Amino acid sequence: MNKKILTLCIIHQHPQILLGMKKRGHGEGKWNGFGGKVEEGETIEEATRREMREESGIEVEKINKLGVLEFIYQDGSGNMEVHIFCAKEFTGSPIESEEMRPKWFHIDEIPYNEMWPDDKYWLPMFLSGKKFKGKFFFNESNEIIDYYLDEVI
Ligand code: 6OG
Repeated sequence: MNKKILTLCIIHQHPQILLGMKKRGHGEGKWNGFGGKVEEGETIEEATRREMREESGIEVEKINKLGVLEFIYQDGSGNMEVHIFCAKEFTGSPIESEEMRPKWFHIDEIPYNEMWPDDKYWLPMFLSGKKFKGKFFFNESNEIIDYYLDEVI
């Protein structure tokens, strides 16, 4: 099966980050950044801005790619390549959409227990502005069975 290309964008206004509670679909019930599938004819950066607008109502102009992660599922289905961006500035105010309920979190109070299990590995690198790449292997219960994660210099 072809792997899907997705975006994920987190607003970082130190000491806070903006996350959204996913209300439906893949990852429902989890806090995450904003993002989704890159559509045909669209660049990854364009998709990042569009998903941010659609899911949170805010506009981001300057975005900085910090990471690329692959999520590999044991049964080979639904493998993903997720491009992770940081934005420091935005215009508009975050509003709840059909997909996401936005909320600011202090970086000392990130709700890792209600997030994808990979986040606790890479989000600290993200928060310190480090670039990274990695692969996470999941079983059918969405548990990590193996991973690697490297800083990109
Ligand atoms: P839609 O399929 O709703 O976009 N995503 C993940 N994010 C993290 N942190 N960990 C994962 O571990 C993830 N799997 C998917 C990518 C899904 C959104 O969720 C992200 C997209 O931003 C497995 O269009």
